Amino acid sequence: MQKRRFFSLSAGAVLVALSLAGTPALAQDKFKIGLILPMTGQQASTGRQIEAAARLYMAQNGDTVAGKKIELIIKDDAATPDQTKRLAQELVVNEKVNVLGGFGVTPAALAAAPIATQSKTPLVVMAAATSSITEASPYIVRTSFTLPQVSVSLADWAPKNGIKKVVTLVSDYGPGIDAEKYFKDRLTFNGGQVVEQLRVPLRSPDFAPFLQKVRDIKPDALFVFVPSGAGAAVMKQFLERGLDKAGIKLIATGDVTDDDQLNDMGDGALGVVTSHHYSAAHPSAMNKKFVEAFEKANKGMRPNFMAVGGYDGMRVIYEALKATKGQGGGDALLAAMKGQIFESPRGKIFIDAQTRDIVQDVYLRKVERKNGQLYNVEFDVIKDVKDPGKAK
Ligand code: VNL
Repeated sequence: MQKRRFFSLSAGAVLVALSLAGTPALAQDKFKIGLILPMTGQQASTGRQIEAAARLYMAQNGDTVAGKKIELIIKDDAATPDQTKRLAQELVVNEKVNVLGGFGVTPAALAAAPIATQSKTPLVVMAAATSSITEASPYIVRTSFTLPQVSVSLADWAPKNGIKKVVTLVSDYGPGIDAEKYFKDRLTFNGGQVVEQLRVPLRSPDFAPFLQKVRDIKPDALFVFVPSGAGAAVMKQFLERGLDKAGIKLIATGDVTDDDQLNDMGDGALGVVTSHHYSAAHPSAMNKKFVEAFEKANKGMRPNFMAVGGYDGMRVIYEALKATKGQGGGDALLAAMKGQIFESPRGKIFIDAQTRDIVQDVYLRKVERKNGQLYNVEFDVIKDVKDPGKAK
């Protein structure tokens, strides 16, 4: 009896002490993840997919890790690097986030890189995919992919399948330049030929004049990279200009037959061959569960490769927090992110400790109708592909 009374008194005392200590004590029990994403503007679908994936990961894995309450803060940079930089600064200085993440486009990731370095804050790139991004700061870890990584496999496949003469068409910035170069080098090595290289502006692109030019050249195939969200416009104009009827094949990185838009592209998309690291139709048990849960939580929205980058990025952060038992500062968290290896909805992935970049399987896929819906159906796999851009 006496003992019990003693305990209840001291519990009360602890409560008083806690409330006197106020917010600093509470702040220490928090772990803040600041995601900078394009929630508005031309790349808004990428922000929407990654936010949904991050929230799903938290719903499935809880919001308390190693004794810390996870707080997710989402900021909209509209894919504008000036805003990305300002928001990264705000998140680090005012919010005191433990980790930065997101980054829908390459210029945004590059704008935030110096802030990660100066503040020793790990920065998880969940979308942007220019090879060189990881070299912009030793605090950057990537869970998306790189354009060289997915482009070379298509350049291996093409000449074996009757495609020798190719025109390339890419968005005129980092990932497009990477796709153009690595596709061309590998195709040339394999005895094929890139006969023309076309670059379209990233902002409000008009593909029509470029596609007319391709029609006149009449190559075996047109190879395309445009960022997530722009693929449907390319597909529509490719068909409207009758390039398919002229006997020109469309081949692309999976950004073009994006799962976010594919189902609305119509039968004209059937048969298009692409290479990429993720398809919603990936036939693993884990992916089936992921797609089902994602669609259920988001009014039927199908997850695309951006969602998977966000989902796995959250996992990398959660596991780093667990490994450091909630005690880690930026450097310890970063060290715990390097070398992580696990099964993702896309297949097995690995964060290379040397490059901090992702090593993953790359798939060749063909658009097919399955259960009435259009999907990228995988028909071949190249295992454990490192970013060829790091081989220098
Ligand atoms: C980037 C690369 C953006 C691939 C993408 O979609 C994409 C980038 C917004 O690095 O900017 O599909």
